[in-house]
Amino acid sequence: MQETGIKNPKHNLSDYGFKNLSIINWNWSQDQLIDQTVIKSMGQIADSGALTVDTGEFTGRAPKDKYIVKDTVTENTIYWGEVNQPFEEKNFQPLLDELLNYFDGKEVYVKDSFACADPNYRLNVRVITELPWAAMFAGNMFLRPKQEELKTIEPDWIIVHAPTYKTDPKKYGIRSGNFAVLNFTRKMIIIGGTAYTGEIKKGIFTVLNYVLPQDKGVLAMHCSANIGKEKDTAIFFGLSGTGKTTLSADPDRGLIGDDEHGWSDEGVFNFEGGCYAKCVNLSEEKEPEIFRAIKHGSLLENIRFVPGTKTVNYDDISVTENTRVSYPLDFIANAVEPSIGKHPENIFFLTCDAFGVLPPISKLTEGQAMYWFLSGYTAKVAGTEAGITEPKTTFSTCFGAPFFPLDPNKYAGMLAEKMRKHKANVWLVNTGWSGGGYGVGS
Ligand code: OXD
Ligand code: MN
Repeated sequence: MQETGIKNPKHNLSDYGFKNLSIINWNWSQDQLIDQTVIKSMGQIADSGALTVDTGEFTGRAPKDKYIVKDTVTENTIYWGEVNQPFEEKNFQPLLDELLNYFDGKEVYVKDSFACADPNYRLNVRVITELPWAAMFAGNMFLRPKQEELKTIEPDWIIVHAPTYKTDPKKYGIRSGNFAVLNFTRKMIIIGGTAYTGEIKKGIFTVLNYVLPQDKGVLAMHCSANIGKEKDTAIFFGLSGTGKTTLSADPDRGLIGDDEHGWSDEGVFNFEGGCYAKCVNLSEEKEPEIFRAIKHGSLLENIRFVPGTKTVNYDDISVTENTRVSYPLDFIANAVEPSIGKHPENIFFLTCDAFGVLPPISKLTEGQAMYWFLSGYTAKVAGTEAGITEPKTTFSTCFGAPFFPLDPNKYAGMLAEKMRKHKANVWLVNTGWSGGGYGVGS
């Protein structure tokens, strides 16, 4: 077995049960991972300099194949149901063993990074994956330790990522051969059978959404955030595809983050170190900040080139409507560093109304705000989840039901208290259809 790269010398992957790995590549730089992806013919470089890959069978999250191990820690704390599905404790080690066996003789990439821009809440994450570009995704999306820190880093959570391995679902009473299983006791996420990178980021989001409200009194939110010249913070709640990333990359405001934030007694902080933007119909005119962030160091997923060129055709959605790009936050020109802001003055609920009934913008009272937050009326847009091919009306509590493992009332109660205390305005914005529903209005 050969090891390359930088690591904490105290750590060995055999500690997690890996046995006969051929090569372990520890904490390669983003450039090394890009080169390796191209060398292994897993990706190509677009003329913008960005790396492009195909994620294969899965081009969106598979929420129905996400599970949480039910044990003494989670039994009475998780809000079990359709979203938070239990996985039997006794099955966890056998499934992990299958993955570990699968890795026998393979080359792996390890990426150490962390979540939470506020150091008080920092969570160290170690991703162990068979794909160089999945390690690169982790490097784009989580916060990047300094070279020196890599020699001492202690991971809090481990993700074992085997996208090409499928299990026999019958053995574990699960729906399908692909899976993402979270184990809060072992602090481990195991992902198999899907290479859709969003599973990695949403796995850690789910972890933080469990830990921060319960243990640290921090409200975890599926929202973007930015900051004005007067240092006023605005946050934008919404399901994927309702405008969080677009509205947060406002040329007149500083970007804090596009998707996952915490609201503590000190203010708002980003969980992530990068953005994960949708690319469908992207143009420099409409979204200049995002368009210009697509360069060397960005990772494009499931796009197609203009035939005969290496120029991306963002209108080509022949693979999926959920074409994506991940890039580090500082690829957006006016991103603030660290990604932290004061208590929000304005809170926007972005709702994609597929019926075209809601007015473009409404100001909500506190009671109305709570009603909307808990009901979460919006639409899923095509592609982000497997099987969704056109806007589908949904009630996604907290504007992100698939990622919130606790009782929604916990998050709603914390939001109400913070809104009241900091006198935030709440606005409901219809970023869906007006003047008629999907297919009729605009
Ligand atoms: C995302 C999502 O991709 O919310 O961020 O699905
Ligand atoms: Mn999201």
